[in-house]
Amino acid sequence: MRRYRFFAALILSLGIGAPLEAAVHHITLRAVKLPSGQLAYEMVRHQVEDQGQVQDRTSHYAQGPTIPGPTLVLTEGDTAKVTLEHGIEGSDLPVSIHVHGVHYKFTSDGTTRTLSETIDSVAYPGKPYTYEWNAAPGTVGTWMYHDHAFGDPLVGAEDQGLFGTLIVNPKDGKVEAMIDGKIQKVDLKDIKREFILWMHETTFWGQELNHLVNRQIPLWTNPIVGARLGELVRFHVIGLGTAFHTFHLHGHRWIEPGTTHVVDTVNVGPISRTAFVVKAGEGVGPGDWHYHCHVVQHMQSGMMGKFRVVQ
Ligand SMILES: [Cu+2]
Repeated sequence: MRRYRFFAALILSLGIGAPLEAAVHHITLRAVKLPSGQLAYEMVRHQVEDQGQVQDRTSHYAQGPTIPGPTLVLTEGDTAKVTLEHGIEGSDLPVSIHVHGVHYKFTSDGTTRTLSETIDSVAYPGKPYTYEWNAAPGTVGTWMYHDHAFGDPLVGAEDQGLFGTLIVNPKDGKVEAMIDGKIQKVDLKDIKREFILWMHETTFWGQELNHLVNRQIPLWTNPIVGARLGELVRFHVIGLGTAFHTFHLHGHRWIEPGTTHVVDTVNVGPISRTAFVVKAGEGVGPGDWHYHCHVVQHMQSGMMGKFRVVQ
């Protein structure tokens, strides 16, 4: 009996036996070359093991490669086993996934021996590589994943299209937002559309997560995003490349996460990001509300799109 207690205590102290409610995601992505010569990730398979049930989410993703790559959504506490396949035709150079924000062991760093000076955590043609991520408490947020191996030098080809978004949602399913002039908790279940906008040099690259139809919709460059008047929508705005941007959305305002600071323009540098919720057209009504980078040179180069709010 005493021995049993000893082992039970040991198991608990080692954290073996994850809490039942934490899901394990089995994800396979492939890195490929587009006809344009750009590179992109595509979803091969996503299965979620949750409380003894296995759910297949592969059909929630766009078919084929997209820029940005598939958006991976985890809940705080979840684990993801992400396998990357090398499908870049005509190249034997390694390709990888390096993730931000969540916890992972050094073997899941997504770098080559050249960079890490110890091990390769990269995929080669015919030799996939599996990463393990833990969306531990304290990792809630919008993050990026990107290649950190391809190209010459072997540091990564994120600027050629090998990047995507990882969202870790809070376990209680609530985020703070300013709605109807008051800061309040919003239930993520009440948000039916999320817009992901990456700011790369003088272009926005977009994707919609449409929870009404459970689909990720690629929007490609400088898109029109749309919502019905009064709908709650969440924007995720992320920087990439070498330029610093100021994201501005006409007619709307929101709070900087974790503060009571109301803004309608935010600074976005390379790999910095912001996520916020607005009520579409709140106080201003329907319209083709512009969003754009407010760095005038970027704006004049066409770095803009529309947030179409319809009745
Ligand atoms: Cu800009």
